[in-house]
Amino acid sequence: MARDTHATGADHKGAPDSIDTMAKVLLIHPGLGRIRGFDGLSRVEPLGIECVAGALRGHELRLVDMRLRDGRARLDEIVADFRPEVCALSCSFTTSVSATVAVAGHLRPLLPAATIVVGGMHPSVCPRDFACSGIDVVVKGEGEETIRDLVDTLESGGDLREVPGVVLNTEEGQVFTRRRPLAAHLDTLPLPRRDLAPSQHADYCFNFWRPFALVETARGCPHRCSFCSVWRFFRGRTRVKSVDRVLEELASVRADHILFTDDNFLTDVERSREIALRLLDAGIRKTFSFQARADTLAAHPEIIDIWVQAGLGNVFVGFEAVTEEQLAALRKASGLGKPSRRSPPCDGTRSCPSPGLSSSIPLSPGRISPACASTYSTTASRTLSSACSPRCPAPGSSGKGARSS
Ligand code: B12
Ligand code: SF4
Repeated sequence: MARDTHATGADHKGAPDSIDTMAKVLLIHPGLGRIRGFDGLSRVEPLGIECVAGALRGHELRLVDMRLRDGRARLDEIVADFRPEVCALSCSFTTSVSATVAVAGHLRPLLPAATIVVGGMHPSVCPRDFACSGIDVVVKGEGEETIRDLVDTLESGGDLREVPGVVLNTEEGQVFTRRRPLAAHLDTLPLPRRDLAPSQHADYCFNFWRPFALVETARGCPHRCSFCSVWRFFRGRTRVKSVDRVLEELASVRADHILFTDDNFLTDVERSREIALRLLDAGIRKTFSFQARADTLAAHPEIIDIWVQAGLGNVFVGFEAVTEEQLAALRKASGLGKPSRRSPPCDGTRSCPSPGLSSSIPLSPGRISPACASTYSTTASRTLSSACSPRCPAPGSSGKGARSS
């Protein structure tokens, strides 16, 4: 069988051809196998497993996104035809846990000898949710270096207990291996393997934007909001890709509409300005969306003007509260727990002139408190679109009711 010689990421350090044999790896984004509900409106490319695939250069790969039409049937076809030795499932949303466990349970009898691995945001913070017979290994944290180490170790018959950053499901229970350090520099990570699902890319959309792609320019956030799991997932560190690397990735994406996956894209305002200016210089014309804090928008209205010129179409802002007291209670005020000395956060909505500003408003279930009602009415009246969801503490956060292991 021919070695996978696809050149994507070949020049990106960190994916050496260190193995002599190759494994057959099936990358799976679990789903119900039909497009339903929220997935009909927003269905973004499975960037997490595309990144994991990028790190598996030298192995034979297939990818199936089960959220798309006939997902279950396509999974079964590939399993029958390809007979993977490793199945790698991605589960970033807590709401996808049961679908992920069900897919693993479906695969187990079909592939009794295969190693079934799960990774993503939820398994990283709650590996116990995957302590089931269908799953062999849970990967904690960012996946690129761990999956390569894991698959190489499996291929060479080594001991998985020596692979840092994993949880092994054994008959005696879950065995945690030692912690893996975060990737030293994001520029060393291989490029995501977007080519593995070429025919599917037209299916990715965000509302009316289609085809739609994701680009990651940074990981982590310097803030410490109590309800948020991002800073814990990235161990309190913020790492960014160089502007050159970001431009390289952007130039390689064919979709016209792009969402930056960074949880706080304007963490370094100067860097984001440079990206916008370089896009303008390079003549890359696309529609961009990103997530930012209201206080940064309020403090830097000029950054929005530059980004509008570069193609900004949408900014997501989370409005968990609107008064300084409420924000301080959530540790969202700037200054790590101290009330902000800058403008009140809601001024961010006023100072955002032309692009659509979308707000995400978590509301406490049950009786709507006056604080919730004021958050809702203030943000809904000042933003183009607002999405409300019940406040539920993200696993891995320190929000009341959240859990992790
Ligand atoms: C794109 C995105 C969206 C999009 C698309 C959602 C969709 N359903 O398709 C939009 C904007 C619509 C959205 C909405 C929401 N989102 Co959102 N979203 C993201 C975002 C910003 C990017 C995801 C991404 O591609 N990341 C980049 C890739 C590279 O990272 P990754 O997937 O984590 O993969 C890495 C590792 O996890 C690991 N890995 C992943 N899979 C695998 C598999 C294997 C085998 C291995 C080894 C490793 C591995 O390796 C990868 C590379 O290092 C993340 C935040 C983030 N930074 O990830 C939040 C995030 C996923 N969203 C989150 C939330 C809470 C929401 C909302 C509920 C917000 C709200 N209140 O309305 C809604 C719900 C949407 C829904 N029901 O589907 C949370 C999920 C928390 C949780 N535990 O469930 C996240 C993590 C942000 C956060 N911490 O708050 N979201
Ligand atoms: S909610 Fe936003 S600003 Fe707060 S820690 Fe999370 S990503 Fe950072």
